[in-house]
Amino acid sequence: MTHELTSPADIHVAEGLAERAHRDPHRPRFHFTSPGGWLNDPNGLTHWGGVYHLFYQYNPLAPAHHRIHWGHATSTDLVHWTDEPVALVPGADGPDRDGCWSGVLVDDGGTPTIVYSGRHGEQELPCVARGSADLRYWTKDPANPVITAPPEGVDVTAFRDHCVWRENGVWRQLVGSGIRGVGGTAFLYESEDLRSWRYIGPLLTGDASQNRGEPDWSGTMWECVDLFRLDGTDALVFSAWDEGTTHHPLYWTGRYEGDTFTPAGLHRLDYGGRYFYAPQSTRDEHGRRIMFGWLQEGRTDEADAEAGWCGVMSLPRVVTLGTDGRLAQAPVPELGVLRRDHVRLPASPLGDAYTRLHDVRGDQLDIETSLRLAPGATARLVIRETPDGAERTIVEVSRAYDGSGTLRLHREASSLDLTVDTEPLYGELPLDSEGLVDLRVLVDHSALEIFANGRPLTARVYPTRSHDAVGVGIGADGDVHLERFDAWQMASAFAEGPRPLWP
Ligand code: DQQ
Repeated sequence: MTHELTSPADIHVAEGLAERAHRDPHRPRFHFTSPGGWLNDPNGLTHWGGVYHLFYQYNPLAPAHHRIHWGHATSTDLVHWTDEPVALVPGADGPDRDGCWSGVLVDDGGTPTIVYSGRHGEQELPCVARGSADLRYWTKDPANPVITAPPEGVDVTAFRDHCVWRENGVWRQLVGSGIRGVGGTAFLYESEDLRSWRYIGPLLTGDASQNRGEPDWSGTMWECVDLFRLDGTDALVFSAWDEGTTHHPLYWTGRYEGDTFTPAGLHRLDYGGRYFYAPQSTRDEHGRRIMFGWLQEGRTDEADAEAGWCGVMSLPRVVTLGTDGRLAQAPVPELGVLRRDHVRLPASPLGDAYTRLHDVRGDQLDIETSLRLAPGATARLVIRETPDGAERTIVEVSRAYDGSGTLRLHREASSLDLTVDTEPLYGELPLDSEGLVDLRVLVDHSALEIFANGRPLTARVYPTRSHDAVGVGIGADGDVHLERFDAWQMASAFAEGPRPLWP
């Protein structure tokens, strides 16, 4: 069995972090966070016997990426989460002594089985652990690592993270990697028993010389590869990585057949880049493709240390195939149970004006609006605004005269704190000939998730005047018609007070 964190000294440290964390005004209340300490990638996502299991990269002992464990939480509704015992702890020795890095969970003939990256020194290698029937306790395979080295003769930039599935009676696995001087890649393997693996070859390799430095640069390594099929189109999701320069999620659409993936297009998965990183998805028992990503922090390491926690899990998203052949994303409808105090505005033209909405204010909000934009028009939804406007965050949608659209998040005035990230973020907004934009904005303290015509932009904001940076307003330049506007307060998904650690 994995040993839990039971030393009194460790528990004291972790409880101290949880105590500090709950007092932080920037801590989200309906997004999943760890009880305290560090959280990064979602791992081992599964819907098992009616229960959603969310595992995650976790350091319970400091808000820093060090000696990563697998945290674990369960939910029956994707909204309320119960903390479970830590699932994987780095070994005292062995291939994961420096961390249990990202991986997935599969059903091996009824036995829940985790395939993860064990870290030792600067190297990660594939490892396996088998779970108890309730997925709470995990036993590492004595044969770990189950693959002892990256493919022979290939100069790799890294070798970690896993996508594992069953096909034609055998297991198949992708391991994220990169070929030095060429680009990111995913190596394909095959196995009968999840323990002994045959190397097949690279499923697909990117070209790192293309679009270097652009938001769709495919990087020198692909982290957290995730392959799935939606309505006959295959998607290969990965997090484009380059040492110290690049962290953003992308996906290929195309066709997976035999041992190769024939790409049709490469696209940005979320315009927030590193604020929706290392996503992983699973097909739930209702047949939906559910995806989570990691919202990194945009404040300094010192501020994270002070806060006692860092890292937010995105809201669970349903991913579908849009009519344009791209992925479309939306928060799961289950989140509706948190909605309170509905405010509806009448349909009206917006005019060249800015209106503060006195009935809609707060730092836990869900706003759904539809806007019709004439060519050359821009609409703005302002959130987290102080009464004097000194701090404000602006969600902007615009339609150019050539019919193209842009979604932008202006964070330049989000915070008077000069140490936090306030770079604007933006991406392409698909528009029909009517210029209609369905915009959904979820505000949860420092966490923002924006969906415009199915395209997401995820980010963090840290207003210094958190108590009065709660204003909401709407405005436009040019001809914009407000077709619909509904807003709700969002209740917290967690009880007040510090989260008790593991049971
Ligand atoms: N995070 C994990 C790695 C993965 C990276 C380590 C992505 O397995 O490549 O915590 O954020």
